[in-house]
Amino acid sequence: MRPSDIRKVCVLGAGTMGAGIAQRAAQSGYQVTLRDIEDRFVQGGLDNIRKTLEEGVRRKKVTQEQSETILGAIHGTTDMAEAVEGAQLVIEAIFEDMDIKRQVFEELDKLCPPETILVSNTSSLSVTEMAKITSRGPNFAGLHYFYPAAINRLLEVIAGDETSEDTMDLLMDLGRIMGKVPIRCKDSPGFIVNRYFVPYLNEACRLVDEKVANIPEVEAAACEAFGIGMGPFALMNATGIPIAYHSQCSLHDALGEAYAPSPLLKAQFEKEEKWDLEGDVDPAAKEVASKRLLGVEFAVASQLIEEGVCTTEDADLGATIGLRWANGPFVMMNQIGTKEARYLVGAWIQTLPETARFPMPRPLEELAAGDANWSVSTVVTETEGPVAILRVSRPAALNALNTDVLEDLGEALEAVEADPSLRVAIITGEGNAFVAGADIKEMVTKTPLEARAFTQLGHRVFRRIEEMDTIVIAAINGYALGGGMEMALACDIILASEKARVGLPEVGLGIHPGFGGTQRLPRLVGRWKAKELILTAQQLSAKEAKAIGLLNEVYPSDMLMEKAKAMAHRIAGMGPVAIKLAKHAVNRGVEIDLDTALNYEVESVSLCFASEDRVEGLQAFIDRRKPEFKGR
Ligand code: DAK
Repeated sequence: MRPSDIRKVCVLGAGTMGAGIAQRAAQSGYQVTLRDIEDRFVQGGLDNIRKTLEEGVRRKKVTQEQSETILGAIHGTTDMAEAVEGAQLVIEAIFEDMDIKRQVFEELDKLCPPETILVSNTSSLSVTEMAKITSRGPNFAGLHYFYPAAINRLLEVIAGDETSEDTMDLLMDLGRIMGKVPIRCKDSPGFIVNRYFVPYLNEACRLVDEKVANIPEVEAAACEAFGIGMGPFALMNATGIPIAYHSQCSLHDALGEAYAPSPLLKAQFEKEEKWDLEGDVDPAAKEVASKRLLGVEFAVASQLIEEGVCTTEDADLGATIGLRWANGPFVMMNQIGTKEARYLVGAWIQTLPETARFPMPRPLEELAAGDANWSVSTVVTETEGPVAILRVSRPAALNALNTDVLEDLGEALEAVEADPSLRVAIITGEGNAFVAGADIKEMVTKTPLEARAFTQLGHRVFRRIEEMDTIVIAAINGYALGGGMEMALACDIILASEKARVGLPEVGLGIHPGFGGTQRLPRLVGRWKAKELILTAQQLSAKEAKAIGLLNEVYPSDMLMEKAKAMAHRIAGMGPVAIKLAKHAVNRGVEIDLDTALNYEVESVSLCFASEDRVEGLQAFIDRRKPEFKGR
């Protein structure tokens, strides 16, 4: 199944999470049924959605018309058969009770055709175990939404033991279409975020319980160490101490003594009182608290990698997108050095009772021994046969290009180029933006010499896009501003979603485009139009950009990646020698006079004739068969 095959989504459970998920799905253009066991629950869910949308209209986040369209797309019912009829995806969002879930999945398995994908929005139960209730292991997965589900952008996509890669890829794509930042993980206690976030809350309580620090000291330590505005106790007051306690108990049951709930957390849960946040802060106690919080964080994050639960990148996205931390645990470990991180983890393990201690996670041990860093790239590469998808992944900053991103992109392109099986690369952005420009926060302190080096780095990377043999397609999924648009201009083909906005807004910041915009744009749209766009800093919609020849094609946002992949596979099916020579011939030709360019073409096409691919391609036509190109 492809993302565009999904038209109707059924959400089971009209509580807070179910209603939020239904709203998000309807907002993304799907037909939705919201089902609960009693009419009053269904009406309650629909009322909540209506209220949220009214608030959205009041705050000008959605128009009245959009709000009505969203509500019109959601149909409430108590009838299970009616709810799932025609749905390609069913999302279960009922109580965290395995027995109730068992009944529901048994019923669903009978009612839904085998190709329907069933997912559970569980936060603590085993996806593998739930999948076993049904006869569709490969088409069963977990989708863990975070509160509030309609707004929070993080989505954990959980693979049970039998979940197929196709189902996982589909759900990752679907998450993106629904405006989420999806992170992929194995079925494991606490999945990604709760696995390291809940022990951080618990550690805060241990610190106070052991009188290492008082509550305000721990709050201050956490805010400073993790770059957040609200520490663990204030957060527990806001979201509920019972959730923290029960979640820690689940981790304890599944993972053992190192995850035992703090007696203070248990006592506070039983007292049913909020934490008192008042008190003085002693800097020395704050310092110790900070080290302990970092220690537990780094220990658990390293365990996630040791156990193969997720990638470092996805673990960090969980923190920056889901928890709004300034950085994720792996970037933090790299910043302070893995040797120091190992020391903090070791020191934290020593604070556990002797029977609860565990060995230093091996990946951290090895990195620290070699004084090496975790590999955490801001450009994530996936491959689909001969097609590579390079996703700029810094969604908390709308994928703005800082030095790290440019270097990571350079390395990702180099790796693609070095792999002869890859013929086409698609560059796109994680989250709502393609790339919202060069990183303004990094540029603000640059000296002229540093700015020069930064510009040259951008030039080198974008030039590589033009000069590499691999064909590069830009799939603009949102904002492509400044450096983002300049990156797209270096690509061979530019596709965009209807949501895309492109422009070169630099002059409004007192600078001018520095990653090739002043040079590539006039070559593309002519100097008058280029000057108009650069000097007015005007942003264009995708349709407007297409009208002036700035991009190749515009697609509905749920179709963009499918179309980009289809085009990439089509190109990858052509003669490999021919496509790379054709790319270079076009790129060179537009820079030089026609006679020289035609001479270039003579030499280039003669080279094609020296290839085995030419023999195969022409002969296959005569034999009326599909050519089998070898790329030589
Ligand atoms: N740089 C750094 N952070 C950015 C960013 C950028 N270009 N664009 C967005 N962000 C961050 C925001 O600061 C915010 O971070 P937090 O406050 O949450 O920490 C987060 O992304 C979300 O952004 P917003 O809250 O602003 O999101 P909205 O949806 O409200 O607005 C927007 C989206 C795209 C309209 C807005 O973010 C915006 O106007 N962004 C700036 C767009 C822009 O001006 N782009 C051009 C950048 S200048 C050179 C080399 C290169 C260049 C020039 C010279 N040499 C070294 C000389 C190229 C220059 C550029 O590209």
